[in-house]
Amino acid sequence: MKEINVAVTGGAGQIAYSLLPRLISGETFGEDTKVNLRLVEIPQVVDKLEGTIMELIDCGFRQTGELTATSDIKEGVKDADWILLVGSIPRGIVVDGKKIEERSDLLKINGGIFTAQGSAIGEFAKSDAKILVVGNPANTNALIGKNQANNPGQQWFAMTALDANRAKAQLAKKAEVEISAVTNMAIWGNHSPTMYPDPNNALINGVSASEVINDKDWIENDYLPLVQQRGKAVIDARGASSAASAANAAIDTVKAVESPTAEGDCFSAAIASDGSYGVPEGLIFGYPLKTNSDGDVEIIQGIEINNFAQEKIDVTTQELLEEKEAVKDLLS
Ligand code: NAX
Repeated sequence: MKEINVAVTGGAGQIAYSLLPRLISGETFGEDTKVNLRLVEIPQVVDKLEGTIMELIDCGFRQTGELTATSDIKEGVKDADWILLVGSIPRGIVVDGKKIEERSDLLKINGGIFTAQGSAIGEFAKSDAKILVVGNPANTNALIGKNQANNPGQQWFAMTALDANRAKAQLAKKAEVEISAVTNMAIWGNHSPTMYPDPNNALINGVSASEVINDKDWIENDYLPLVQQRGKAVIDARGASSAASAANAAIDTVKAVESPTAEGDCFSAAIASDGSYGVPEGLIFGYPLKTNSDGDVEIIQGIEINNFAQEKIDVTTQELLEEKEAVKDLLS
C-alpha cells in the first residue's frame, strides 16, 4: 500500500467532523493508499481530538494509518503531502475583550493564524505539498499562507467547490435535469457573495446553461443571488454554517486535483493568478481549472467572458484587492 501524510487544522470543528472519516476511508486518496492523519487544533481543545481519533479508529477503514493530534502546527504539517486548513476564527468571537464583527478585523486575526501556518508549511511540509484553504476568508488566508510559505513547489488552493456544487444544483433544478448533467461550472473570484458562478460557460448536457434555461431575468435576479447567498441561507435555516456540504466540497477538490479532469469539463478552486483573464498576478482568484494527465493543475484559457460576466469579475477582483490591502502588513 502507498502511504500519504495528511494534516487537517480545525480538527475538532464541525466541518472536520464530516470530513475526517472520508479522508481515511479510501474514497479520497484511493483504495490502496494508507492515510496518516494529523489533526491540528488550538491548545484549549486539542484534548477533544482524542475522542475524534477513537471514533475514526472505530470506523474500521483498512486505509487508516497513524492518527495523531497536536496543537503544534510544525509537528502537524511535517512531511505532509496534503494540508487542509479548515481552522479559523469565526465572526462574532470575542478576542482580547473585543467582539470581532468587522471583516477587516476578521481578516487580520485569521491572517495572523495563516502567517504562522504558512511559514510552518513552507519549512516542514513536503516540497510538492498541496494545500487547500477552507477557513474564511479563504482566498486572502491562502494569499497570506502562500506568501509566508514561500516554497514554489507547493501548490495553494482556496475552496470554491462548494459554490460550484451549489450553482450546479440550482441550474439542474431549474432545467429539471439530473445534477450530473451540469458540467464545466466555473466560480470566478472570491469565495464571498461577490463570486461569479458562470452560467454561460456551464453546460447542461453539453449546451450552455444560459441557453438551455433561456431566462435572463431568472439568471440575473434569482440564480446569482441564490448561489451567492446560499451560505447565509443555510445559517439562517440550520442555525449553523454549512458543514457536511463544505466537507464534501473539500473532498471533491482533493479528488479533482489528484485525478485528470475529463475533456470539456473543469473544476473550481482559487489559485494564484498568473495574470489570466486580466486578474492581477498573485491574487488568489477563483478560476476554472483542469488537472492534466501528468498531474499539473492549469487555468483553462480561452473562455469567453461577456460584458455582464466581466462586470462581475471586476467587482470580485476589486474586493480581493481591498482584502489584500487590509492585510498588507502580513504580506511583507
Ligand atoms: P468551527 O468553528 O466548527 O471549527 C473551527 C475549528 O477551528 C475550531 O475547532 C477551532 O478551535 C479551530 N481553530 C481555530 N484556530 C485554529 C488554529 N490556529 N489552528 C488550528 N485550529 C484552529 O468551524 P467550521 O464550521 O468547521 O468552519 C471552519 C471554517 O470554514 C470557517 O472559517 C468557515 O467560515 C469556513 N467555511 C468555508 C467554506 C468555503 O466554501 N470555503 C464553506 C463552509 C465554511 O463556512
